Amino acid sequence: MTALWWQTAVIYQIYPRSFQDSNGDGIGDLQGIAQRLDDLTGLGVDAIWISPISPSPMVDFGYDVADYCDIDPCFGTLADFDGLLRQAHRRGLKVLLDFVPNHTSDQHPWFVESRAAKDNPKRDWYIWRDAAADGGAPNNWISDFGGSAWQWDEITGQYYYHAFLKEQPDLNWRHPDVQAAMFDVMRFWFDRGVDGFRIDVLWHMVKAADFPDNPPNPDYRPGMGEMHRLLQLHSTDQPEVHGIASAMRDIADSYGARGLGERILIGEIYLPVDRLMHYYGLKRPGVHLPFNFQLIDMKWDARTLAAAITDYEAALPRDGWPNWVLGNHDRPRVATRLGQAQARVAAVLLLTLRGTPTLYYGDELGLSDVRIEPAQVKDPRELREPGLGLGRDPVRTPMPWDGSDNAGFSTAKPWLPLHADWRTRNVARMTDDPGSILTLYRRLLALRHEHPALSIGDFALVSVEDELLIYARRHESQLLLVALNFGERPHRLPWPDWAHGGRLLLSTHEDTPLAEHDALLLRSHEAVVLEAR
Ligand code: TEU
Ligand code: CA
Repeated sequence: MTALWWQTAVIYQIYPRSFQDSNGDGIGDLQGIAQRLDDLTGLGVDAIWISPISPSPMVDFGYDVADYCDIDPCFGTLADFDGLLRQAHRRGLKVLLDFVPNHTSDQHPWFVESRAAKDNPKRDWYIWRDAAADGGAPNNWISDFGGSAWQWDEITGQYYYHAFLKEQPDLNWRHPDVQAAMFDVMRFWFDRGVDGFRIDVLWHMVKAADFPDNPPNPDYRPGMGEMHRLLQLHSTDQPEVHGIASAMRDIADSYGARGLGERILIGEIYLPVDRLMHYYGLKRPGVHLPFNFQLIDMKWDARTLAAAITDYEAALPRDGWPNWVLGNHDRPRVATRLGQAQARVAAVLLLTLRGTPTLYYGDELGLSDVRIEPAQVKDPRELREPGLGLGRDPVRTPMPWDGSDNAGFSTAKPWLPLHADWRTRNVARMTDDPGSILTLYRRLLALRHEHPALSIGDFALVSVEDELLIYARRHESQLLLVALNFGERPHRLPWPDWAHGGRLLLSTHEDTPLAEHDALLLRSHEAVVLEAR
């Protein structure tokens, strides 16, 4: 098999407000990212995905788009973007943008028109419904951020639907003009040279045509967040979404077909694995990579992980390429979920599984969630349902680059506070420390590029015990063994026959493992990669 660029690539997610500020306003921006491109190639990633950068009132920090074909002034200009793209491409770095097709900002001119009058030509670009007989919302659907998903609008006396904030009205993707307009947006950025899109809430895009009530969630407990009170049976994952994904895929593929480089689509989808697989495409190809978030949600033990990995591998459709994710801008950070020692083991897992890994900025430093004082909270989700631990500011804090003022992120006070130990936990300090998690990430990324077995090789489970997971990766004559200790206790690991006398390529601990003549000693929270001779 000849691998395509996105199959061997490691993707790095940048939350642009928090990566690098270039103009001293405390908010990261495009010129800032451009200044850090050498850091990214030095780390060893192949592609960056930048969370939304289009003009936005920033009620949901860019996931409320007011103009799909421009750049928000706080991030820069289209010229800055073109410059960033050019400089990234010169270094062989691909650039993926965040595409938010499910909803716009309520300030988008389309919605301003739509809400103006019932007979406005853009009326049906959004989802408008009369009140129920009792004057209440048309059905029981709940917004992801809590409360009814329906907002009463005085101007025309109807409700509109918003799966997220009321400032994020959902587009009506059943309308052909909406499809055409949004497909044009994709072409606008593809024509500029972007290498792909991460598609926001792809599984939300189509809703059941007759809007039936959603059933209650039998597993709901107070404190989970109100959205979990109901199952999103009718409001998400409708069959028609696959036709739309395929149409998007056709657009992406048309660039590759013209010799303009293969462009890719990644779908953000929170669904069980069997449903997730449909997004690879049913009758026609869907997205290249439906995000696989299992490592974020899973119980962290060897057996659970082994089962999840093998089940996922087995569920993949023919030609379906796997992918793995440890964190993103919506979920608690891996170091907080698992602790510093396991965050290192998790890094080895992420970067030795078959498929395309996505790293979340700062996880390579072992950043933890930062406690945000109530008065400083920015995330609308926390403001809507405070105190449930759903707030996302803690995982969106500024990238610490060095020990200078504001960690080299900005010359001004950053928009969110830095983590407390930034003077030691920063890129400059950790680059010089051979024992740092950053050094581990660098070495893992280099190893992955040197050994195709790690990215595109076959995967085979070798053994699993309570705390130990061992698997093999093979490509042509290259055979690697990965062994991970998820526990505190050391384990004695007998060499499998074929790995006898294997060479240690990497350990989370030190370069010299505690090898005996017929076994390897895996220390507390240690993971290793070996090459069979
Ligand atoms: O997130 C969608 C989304 O579904 C998450 O809110 C998810 O429900 C949650 O993380 C699961 O715990 C996307 C973006 O990533 C998020 O930042 C936006 O706020 C949201 O869409 C609306 O655009
Ligand atoms: Ca700035």
